[in-house]
Amino acid sequence: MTHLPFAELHLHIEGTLEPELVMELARRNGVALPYDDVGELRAAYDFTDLQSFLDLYYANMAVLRTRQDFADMTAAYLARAATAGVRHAEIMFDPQAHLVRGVPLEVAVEGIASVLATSEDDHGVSTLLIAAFLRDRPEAEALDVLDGLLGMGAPIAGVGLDSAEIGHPPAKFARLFARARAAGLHLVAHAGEEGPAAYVTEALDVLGVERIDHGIRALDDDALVSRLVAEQVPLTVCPLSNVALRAVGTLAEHPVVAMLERGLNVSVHSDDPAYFGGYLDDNLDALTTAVGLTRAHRVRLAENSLRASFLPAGRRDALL
Ligand code: ES4
Ligand code: ZN
Repeated sequence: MTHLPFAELHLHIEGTLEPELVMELARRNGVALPYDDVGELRAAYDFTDLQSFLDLYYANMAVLRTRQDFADMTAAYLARAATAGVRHAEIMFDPQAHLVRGVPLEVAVEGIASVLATSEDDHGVSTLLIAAFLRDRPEAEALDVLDGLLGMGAPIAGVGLDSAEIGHPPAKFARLFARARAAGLHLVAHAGEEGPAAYVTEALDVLGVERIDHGIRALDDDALVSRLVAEQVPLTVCPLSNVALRAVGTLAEHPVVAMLERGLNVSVHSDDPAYFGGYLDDNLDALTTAVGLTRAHRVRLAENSLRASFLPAGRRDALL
């Protein structure tokens, strides 16, 4: 089957760690896990909200110790993404989640970046790397990590904001985003996933982000929806993630098609595909069954994803 060319804009590389690879890396590195086999690990993928997912997501990262581990995880993702029709990917990673475990910045950055460097030749997928900061940790720590990344010349194109949203409003990171902007980096932030519509407004007005990751709670505020339509703010929506974390009841109730039809600049992405039931193509296929996603909707989603990307105009227009 041929695919439309898509840009994957909302993907956490640590969220692509499939259970089989978790078990393999645990064996390779002698890391003890509380599961005897892949089946037992899979049984733990039963989430009730964002925090219940984050607990397992951070726990499984214990198996990532060496550059090779990060490289193997990244290579496995790119091979799978290529089969999903992804031709460009802007990939987030969580440097603090590794630093707090004693894994140096260089190990994570160099392991991931070494594979991204040849992704276009190896898989036909161009890539950019985004450093995401953990909003449930102090801004001072994030500022130190950003300085570390800039100091080592890490090949990052932008910064993002993720992890537990409620109680950690975007404004907590005003200085971080100002520093990233001054360094010439692109700016994105998760907002309106579990948190309120007001966090979407704050991410735009206080942080100055260019895209909102998720943003579905913006639908609670009609004035905000009108603004997002008028300004064509990209929203990177992740349907299988929203259902897995119970931000939306069922896929049949997912608002993504209604959002498209209201003129919002939405695109569909996979967030943490190893945890939420699939990759970009799996999200699109599930929507086709659940909400009657049409070929015209798919074309619009593909175009929106490329337009919302940070690709230089040359490759973007070649893919459009
Ligand atoms: C995440 Cl689904 C989601 N939300 C917030 N932060 C995250 N980090 C990884 N996946
Ligand atoms: Zn996310």
